[in-house]
Parts: sequence; structure tokens; C-alpha cells
Amino acid sequence: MPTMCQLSPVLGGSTLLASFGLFSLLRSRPTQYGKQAEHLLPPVPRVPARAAWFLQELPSFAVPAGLLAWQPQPLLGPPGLLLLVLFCGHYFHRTFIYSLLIRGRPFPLVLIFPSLIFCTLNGLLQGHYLIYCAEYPDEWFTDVRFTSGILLFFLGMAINIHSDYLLRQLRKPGELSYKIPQGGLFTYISGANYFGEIVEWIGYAMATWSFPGMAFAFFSLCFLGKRAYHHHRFYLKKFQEYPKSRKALIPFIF
Ligand code: NDX
Repeated sequence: MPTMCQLSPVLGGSTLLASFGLFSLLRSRPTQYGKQAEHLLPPVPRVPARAAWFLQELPSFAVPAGLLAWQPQPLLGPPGLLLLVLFCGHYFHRTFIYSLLIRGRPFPLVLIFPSLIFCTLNGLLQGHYLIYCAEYPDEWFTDVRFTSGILLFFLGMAINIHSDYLLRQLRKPGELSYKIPQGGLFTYISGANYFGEIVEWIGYAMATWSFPGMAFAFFSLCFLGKRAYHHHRFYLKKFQEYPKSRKALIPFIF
């Protein structure tokens, strides 16, 4: 194992990340932004959605990319490098493309600081683990965990980006009202974008075969699964004509 690997903080960080997921799942209310913050009383100070998402997601890209750029000597073999590039690629899109295209409601100011801390710690955890701790043999490229994980990662990413695009198309610039999402996986589930993101991180966990990867997939499942459930309830309450056969997160099941 490379000497700069800090295994105890990696294990501690992974446990903390998984615990945040469990805490998000078990607390009674969802995190209050977007449609889960529609009627916050008293009204809270808010930041424009584009600025908020850009700022809070930036460390998820910048921290691992910085670790990669400033490693003392090239430590990553080809499989580890590819996995880190995929992680940074996801957050490059989320920070520099998704954030600047969204037509969301202003984001509660009070959530920006915890989001920044969360994204910094997760970027540090995933980046440090892949650069300093992970060791993959060259045959990892043909290992079934890697190949099926990468397949799931790209499938999930495609579903996530397409679903976020469909949500964006529901509003004209400047509009803030909610409509019934149509098309793509929204035909079957209310949380199509979340389903895609969860599949993506499950794929990443399989391809990295690591505690940090698994902890983040678990966090995403708990945090986004809970949001999908609350979004589904929101739609059923708001729209009488909401398709009755549509599920919250998993097509035909839940
Ligand atoms: N950001 C991940 N917790 C979060 C920020 C908040 O990337 O301390 C988790 C992320 C953070 C959270 C993050 C982690 C936990 C934190 C929390 C704050 C406090 C909390 C730190 C980092 C915390 C403990 C204590 C446990 C540590 O107006 P609007 O905004 O609703 O508009 C929406 C629009 N839209 C519609 N428009 C018209 N008609 C409709 N029917 C519409 N429905 C939606 O579409 C938005 O503009 C847009 C998308 O909305 P929505 O609600 O579907 O998705 P959203 O939740 O905003 O996520 C956006 C994307 C999505 O692709 C999702 O998969 C991804 O980001 N995401 C989001 C959250 C976390 C995450 C990924 C992950 O864990 N992997």
C-alpha cells in the first residue's frame, strides 16, 4: 500500500458518509430545498439557484482534481486514473453545466455551508482513496466488477442527465411553478433523475470496489430515495390527474 495512504481517516470518513445517509433516511422530514421548501415559514434568506449549485458542487470537482494535479509523483495506475476521471467528470458536469442551466427556485442560504462541507469531504475521501490507497491490478479492466460497474455508471449518468433535461424543459425562463414531468423514465417513476444518479453511484462503487465508493452509493440511495418518496407524495397531493400507476423510485415496485 502506498505510504501516504491514510487508511483510518478513509474508513472513518466512509462510516461518517454512510451514517449521514442513514440519518437522512430516518429523520422525519426531507432536506428543505426545491419543492420540499415551497412553503417554508418564516421565509428564509435564499441564494439564486445557479450560484448556489455552482458554489456547493464545485469542491466535489476541484478537490479530487487538485489532489490529482498536485500528487508528489504519479501514483495512479490506469484503472485508478480512469475511475478518478469518471468521478471528476460527473462533478465537472454538475458544477459547470447542470448548475448553469437550471431553472430552479432560489436555494436556502442556510444549506449552502453544510453542502460545501459535504462536497469537500466527499471529494477528499474519494480522491485520497483512489490516489493514495487503492491498488488495482492491470487485469482490473477485464474484471466483471469493473466492466459491469462502468456500464451501470454510464447508464445511470445518461438517465440522470436526460431526466434533469426533461425537468428543465417544464419551465420557461423565469417561471417557477411545478408541472407533471412526462417522458423518459418519468413515465414510470417520479424520481427518474434520482434513480439515474443512484444507479450511477452503485456502478462507481462496483467499479472501484471500495468503502468510500460504497458509502457514497449508500448515502445517495438513502438521501435521494427519501427525496423521491417526498416528491412523489408532493405530486399526488398537488395534481389530481397525476398518473396513478407511477411509482416513486423503482419502476413497478416502489
Ligand atoms: N447536492 C447531493 N445533511 C445536495 C445539496 C444539499 O449534489 O447537512 C447531496 C448534491 C445537501 C446534500 C447534497 C447533502 C446533505 C446536506 C444537503 C444540505 C443539508 C444536508 C449537506 C450535497 C445535511 C446531513 C445532516 C445528513 C449531513 O424549483 P426547484 O429547485 O424545485 O426546481 C427543480 C426542477 N424541478 C421542476 N421544475 C418544474 N416542474 C417540476 N415538477 C419540477 N421538479 C423539479 O428541476 C430543480 O431546478 C431541478 C431538479 O430538481 P429535483 O428536486 O428533482 O432535484 P435536486 O434535489 O435539486 O437535485 C438536482 C440534481 C439531481 O440530478 C440529483 O440526482 C443530484 O442533483 N443530487 C442531488 C443531491 C445529492 C446528490 C445528487 C447525491 O447524493 N448524489
